[in-house]
Amino acid sequence: MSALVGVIMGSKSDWATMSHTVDMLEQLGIPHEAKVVSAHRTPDLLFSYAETAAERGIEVIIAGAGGAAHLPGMCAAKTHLPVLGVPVQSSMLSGVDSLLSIVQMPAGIAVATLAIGRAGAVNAALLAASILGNKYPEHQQALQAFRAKQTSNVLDNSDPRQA
Ligand code: RP5
Repeated sequence: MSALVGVIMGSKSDWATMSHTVDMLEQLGIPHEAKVVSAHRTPDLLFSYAETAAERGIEVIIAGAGGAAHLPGMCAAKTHLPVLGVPVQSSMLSGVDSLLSIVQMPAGIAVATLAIGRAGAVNAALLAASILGNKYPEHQQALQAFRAKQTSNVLDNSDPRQA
């Protein structure tokens, strides 16, 4: 099946974070693709990626970037698809720069901003599953199964003194 989720990131150095998104999409069985697309190093590629994503069958884009992280916002400006932004934890400012760059979109173009780092990367995949679940029952069921397992893991191991 062709990819429903496009995972893009500004640099290969973002893979340590964005691999958590891909891992969760794989766990949920959601078809996806992953690619390095830089807003400032490959701006033409970013434009063509965003402009052609919908016609290629992509329904959700997850964009991870760090520092002056303009990738999610620029991507959202060039597509009507939902764009989920993941702030990558930067070395200089611990990802606060990435977070503020992504979250503070001026009114008119929306980016759904997740948490900094691994939590945001994982949750971006879960949010994509929620969005796709409105249309694809199998993806909604996979998300519900993931959550049920997470709940039972806590309930079955609720003594904090035991590993
Ligand atoms: C951003 O610059 C990338 O998203 C990355 O987080 C950051 C640093 O990139 P590299 O210099 O490691 O390639 O565009």
